[in-house]
Amino acid sequence: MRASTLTRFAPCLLAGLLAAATASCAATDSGPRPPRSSSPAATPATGVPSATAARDAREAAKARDFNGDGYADLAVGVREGAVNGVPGAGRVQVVYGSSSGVASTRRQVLDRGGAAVKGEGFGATLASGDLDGDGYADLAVGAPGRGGRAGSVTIAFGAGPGLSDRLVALDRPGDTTGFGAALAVGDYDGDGRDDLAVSTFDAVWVAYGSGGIRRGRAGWTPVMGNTARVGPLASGDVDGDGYADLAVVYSEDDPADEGMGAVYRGSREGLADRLPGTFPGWGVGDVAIGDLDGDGFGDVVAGNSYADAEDPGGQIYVSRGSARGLEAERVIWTLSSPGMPRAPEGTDGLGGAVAVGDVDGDGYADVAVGASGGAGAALVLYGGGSGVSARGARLYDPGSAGVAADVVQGFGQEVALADLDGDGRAELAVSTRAEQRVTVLSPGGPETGGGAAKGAVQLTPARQGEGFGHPLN
Ligand SMILES: [Ca+2]
Ligand SMILES: [Ca+2]
Ligand SMILES: [Ca+2]
Ligand SMILES: [Ca+2]
Repeated sequence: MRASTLTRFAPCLLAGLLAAATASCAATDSGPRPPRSSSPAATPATGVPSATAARDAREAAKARDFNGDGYADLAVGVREGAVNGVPGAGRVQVVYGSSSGVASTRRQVLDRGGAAVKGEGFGATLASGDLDGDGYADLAVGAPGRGGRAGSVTIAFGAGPGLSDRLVALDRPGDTTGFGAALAVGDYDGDGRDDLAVSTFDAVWVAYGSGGIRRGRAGWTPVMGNTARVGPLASGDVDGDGYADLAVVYSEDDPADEGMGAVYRGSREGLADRLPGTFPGWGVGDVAIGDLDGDGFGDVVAGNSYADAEDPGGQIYVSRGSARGLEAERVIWTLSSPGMPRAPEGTDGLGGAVAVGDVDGDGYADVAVGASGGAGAALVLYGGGSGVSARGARLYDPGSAGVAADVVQGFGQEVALADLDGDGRAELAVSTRAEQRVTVLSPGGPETGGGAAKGAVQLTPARQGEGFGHPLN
């Protein structure tokens, strides 16, 4: 799909399919959509994606397609990287998708050049979507810094040749601490332009997409303030009304308190009140939203790599969306849940990273999750008519054929799902804590079995620097 053929206000038939803090789509404001069938009998376990699923996959790709060629692209954060000898300034490496996937040799490096500041951590957070409504996805880059810095958010705008090297720093909503600590992009007001949600240490703000953003004028509106601490953010359509909603993890009174997760409802006026229902927030380090059961309502996936309910090793929580908000009942997955593939001895930290996307092209969003304790692993759990299940689940670890044999520690630190080769099935990108490496795999469907990583591509930094692949978008 070329940019010139993109319909700027194209309806997003399944906004909830789109994933995570990084994905979004151009939803219409034409009102409620009929929920999709949730009948298990309608679950296509295998086979050729339906026309609808293919369209959904294209919409998902669009939110990451910086050069408008129809292939999703991948941004790799190097938050600790030195720039012009300035330590910890941080940079972002971008690789572009194509019919044969990412080309590891074609890479672009974004940094703040002469404006780089020691320790600001440019690239510590990333999110993408079409903020100026020109049909090309743009990349938002957070530089929250450490130790009470003000922080900043910078935009690289998409265009035919790729992301522009001329970065635009956004204004800030007054005095901030750690501005850019978390980012999410979604069309919260349904006007066809994506909107940008940004957290500080203790508040959340939103900039509704507009022409002004190209000049750095964000026009910030407060979403949440005066809380003790804000954690990860994610966008997706939880209540199925066609407006993206914003999930926020936060602690109310004390940064060390239990924490909770809430969803702010998108509307014609933008982010409004909270939807009914919450999800667990304690220990949750990553959140994603996608329609795992194909009912038209986005489901919230929250990862808690510290959880040790039955056994150490972390957990992910799945809370289903509905027209009435989040359902109270939730499903908890651990490394020892029935049917889960067996992880290598010593693996833990499940849920330190989560991502949602359609890996097998069946129209049901699937879940990727990192478990980077020990040697580490990355898992794929497939969605279906009755939600995500362990059936056919995949586990990749450094011992899997073609993955990363020389990685000894921390595989699965970050995960991302993006359709980099445009075949309607998302690729899985996995970074590792100990090595300067991002591995890109094509898991395909659950029916093909096995754990071999056919055609894995290894991405390496253009320049040496610490923390390559932390984060991924
Ligand atoms: Ca592209
Ligand atoms: Ca908008
Ligand atoms: Ca909504
Ligand atoms: Ca699927």
